[in-house]
Amino acid sequence: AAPHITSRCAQYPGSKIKRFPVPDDKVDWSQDWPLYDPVCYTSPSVANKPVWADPDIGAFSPQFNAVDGNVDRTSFEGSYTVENGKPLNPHGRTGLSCRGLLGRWGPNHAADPIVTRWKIDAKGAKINHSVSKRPILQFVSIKRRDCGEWAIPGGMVDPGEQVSLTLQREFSEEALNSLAVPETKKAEIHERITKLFKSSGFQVYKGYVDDPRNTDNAWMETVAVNFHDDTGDSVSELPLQAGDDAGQVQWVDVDSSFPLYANHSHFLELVSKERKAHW
Ligand code: RP5
Ligand code: MG
Ligand code: MG
Repeated sequence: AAPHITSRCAQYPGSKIKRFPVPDDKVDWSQDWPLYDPVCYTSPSVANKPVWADPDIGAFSPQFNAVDGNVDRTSFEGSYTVENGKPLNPHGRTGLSCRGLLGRWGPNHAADPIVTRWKIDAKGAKINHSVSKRPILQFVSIKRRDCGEWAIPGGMVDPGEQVSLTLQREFSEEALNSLAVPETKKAEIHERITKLFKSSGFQVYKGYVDDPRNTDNAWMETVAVNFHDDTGDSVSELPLQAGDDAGQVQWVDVDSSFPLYANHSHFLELVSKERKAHW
């Protein structure tokens, strides 16, 4: 696999912390590097002990590589190494140790709902791309509040939560603002979403996310699932409204040149291949 890139970004997000620069050939833990000296950083939002975060290692020794009570500490990448009580990032060095902005030591599990439809003209016919000659997909994209980048409206799997529910819940919260709509509207949103999310799910990706918040001891993993509204009369008809950690939301043409958060572009590439769409 190609070495992670975003996980080595010079400036750690939401802080003044600089990562220890890690060249490509030193990413792998198997490369001996005695001079490697990353800072240990834990964001105040994590150090303040919110319910979603683990305590500090020392007073706390969770069951790594296992389902630990309600918390899934297994990795999609296989068994990871635990050194001096701390799990090691399976994709190698990041230039920062401890947890940074992430709550869990080791894998932090998320789910990414990729909701798509075909781009159509005024008469309802599919629009083909002028170069690739293939039909263009559109997906529901949110602009993240934390960094301002466009992304899939994903979120963390709550302890004990089924991933299928996380996908539906995060999409509703971030793209339909379900947390703020009146009770009467909630039922309608719920009904449409449940229909789409039950029928046409296609699992696109399962594994490590090259997320800017990753550290040597904590990292993001996700399950990305595509829900395709082929006839455009399901979720396509719901009004999009940004909510929770989304600042904006809109249908965006799926195209390789559109920059997205972390490695989300890779997930969309897999969707367009599967649907024989323009990329
Ligand atoms: C990414 O962070 C995942 O792919 C997912 O989209 C997102 C989950 O984190 P939050 O949106 O809850 O910050 O790594
Ligand atoms: Mg969310
Ligand atoms: Mg989110």
